[in-house]
Amino acid sequence: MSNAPSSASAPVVGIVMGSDSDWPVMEAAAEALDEFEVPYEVDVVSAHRMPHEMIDYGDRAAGRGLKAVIAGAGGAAHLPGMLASVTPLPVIGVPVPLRHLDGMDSLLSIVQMPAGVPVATVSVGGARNAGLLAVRILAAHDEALRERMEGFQAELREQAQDKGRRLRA
Ligand code: RP5
Repeated sequence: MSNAPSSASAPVVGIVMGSDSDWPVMEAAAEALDEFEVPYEVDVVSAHRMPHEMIDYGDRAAGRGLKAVIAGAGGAAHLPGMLASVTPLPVIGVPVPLRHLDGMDSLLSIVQMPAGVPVATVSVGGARNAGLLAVRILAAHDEALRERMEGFQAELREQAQDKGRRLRA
């Protein structure tokens, strides 16, 4: 993948996906992390085509210093759930829409986890929110990052208020 982590610091978020064909969707997660200068890594870790590597990634993620994993996949999208089954880290699942079924297959594959193995599932194609959720998870223990998130939320509020003002004018 062409993007490198935005900073030279060690990655604290892992962005993984089942195939490089998921990247056009998953890129938005990386962009959100870039906006907050959160260092991340990106890789393809297919649950079905490279299951042993996938388990190894989940096994080692916390020990390597990652604090959260964003996992995207399409179709029979088992990657986020399988990673959540082996890592204690929070896993954010991104249902990637494919040509058929409009991503409903991906969504249901990711969201219907058994009790005890949570995956924080975002909307179909919602990789930007996955990135922002990872920022919020990190911000819970990082005051500077929390303040940046509050600034971001204030901007969202102003943008929405502007829209109302324009309509009322
Ligand atoms: C899934 O199969 C991947 O996450 C991707 O969404 C889908 C298609 O993969 P490719 O055939 O494009 O490699 O496992």
